[in-house]
Amino acid sequence: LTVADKPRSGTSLRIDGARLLDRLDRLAEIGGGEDGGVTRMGFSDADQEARAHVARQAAEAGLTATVDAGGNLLIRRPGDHRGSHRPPILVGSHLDTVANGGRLDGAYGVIAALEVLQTLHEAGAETDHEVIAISFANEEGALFPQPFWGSMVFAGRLDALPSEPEDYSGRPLRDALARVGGDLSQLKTATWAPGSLTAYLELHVEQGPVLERLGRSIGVVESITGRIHMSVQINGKAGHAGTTPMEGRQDPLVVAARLIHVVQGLAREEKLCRVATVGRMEVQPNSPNTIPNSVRLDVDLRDSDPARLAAAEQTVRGALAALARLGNVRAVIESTVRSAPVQTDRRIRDAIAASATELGHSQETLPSGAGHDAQIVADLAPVGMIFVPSIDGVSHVPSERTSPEDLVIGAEVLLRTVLKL
Ligand code: HGY
Ligand code: MN
Ligand code: MN
Ligand code: MN
Repeated sequence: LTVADKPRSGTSLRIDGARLLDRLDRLAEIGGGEDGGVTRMGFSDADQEARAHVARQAAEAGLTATVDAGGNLLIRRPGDHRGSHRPPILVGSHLDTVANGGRLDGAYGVIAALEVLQTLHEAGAETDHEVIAISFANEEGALFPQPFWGSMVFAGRLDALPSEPEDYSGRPLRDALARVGGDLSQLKTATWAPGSLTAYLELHVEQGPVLERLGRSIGVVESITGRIHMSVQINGKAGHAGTTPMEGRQDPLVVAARLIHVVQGLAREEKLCRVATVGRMEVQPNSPNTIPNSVRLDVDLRDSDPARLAAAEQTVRGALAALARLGNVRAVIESTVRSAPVQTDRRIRDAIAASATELGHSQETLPSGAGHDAQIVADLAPVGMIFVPSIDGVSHVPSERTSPEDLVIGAEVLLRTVLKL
């Protein structure tokens, strides 16, 4: 392989900021709504379209895009551009979104990773490690209630995943996965062993107010929150709202309401965990003059301390059982996804901070209250995360935004950090 220009330190390399911003705009049209929100739930048609769109951009750039059995999209440079045979550096995030979410959550990290790879490729740069870009499948779990699906497969946590996952309406993941090029029977082939990566780097919007308030351009993430997601099914007995006596009703919605109150109180009054939320509920038959027979709801608990998180989970389980007895309904926790809190790698944090400084950007070290694929990949490799400011600190809503300048700065810091590791 002939390398025309060998910018081994990479100091001369700059990403194409205009191309990055244009790609983000175009991606936001896929699943885009009139209010500026984006709905690209994992394994939906829009998600599939976005994946194909990004794979096409990679191919047009002369890169190679493949899909592993878990549905993760991997982008690589053809040929061997490594100066050594140390394990690869993985860079990425996710393309799927929550229902009516923002245009940057996840998408930014994937498009920036593509830009990093394309920049290296166009410069013919030789790097110490192979650099691989990745979009992890179904990070949010908006349609299939297995958040971090792709990174859990990647990290080999197959035991923690249901064997035949279904979406909220009972459609099998097996089919949805096959449609994007994955294979539920071959998940093992998509797993990476501990030590097989030098590092995983994820660039993301902060989704909170810290960087904006402090007036910093770059966030060096020091830790990622722990999280427990529980999908709860409560079954009672439907009946006529006007004729069924109050005595003896088996109303699952009343039990759900009490449970929601308990969940909020866990964090707000009892301070058992940092935050606790019920963000999704489905009521059947959802009719104004019928007592419901079925409620499905999702509990999201977060804390940086695994012991507190475990205690909060036990409290929810206990409360659900007690409330179900009281309300004479059946309640089951259909699935629980636990993601442990993690610390990012100190060497990577230092590399991010040095990169930001060298490029002349202000920075702040901060924790992440949102979950990220990085905390799953941390099982097998040192991980690092770079944040850029979120305007008004909001995310998972259509108004999620970051200034174009900060978006470009983040990608440049990402590139420099990759070259430094
Ligand atoms: O829910 C989260 O923290 C993330 O956006 N997946
Ligand atoms: Mn998100
Ligand atoms: Mn995200
Ligand atoms: Mn009637």
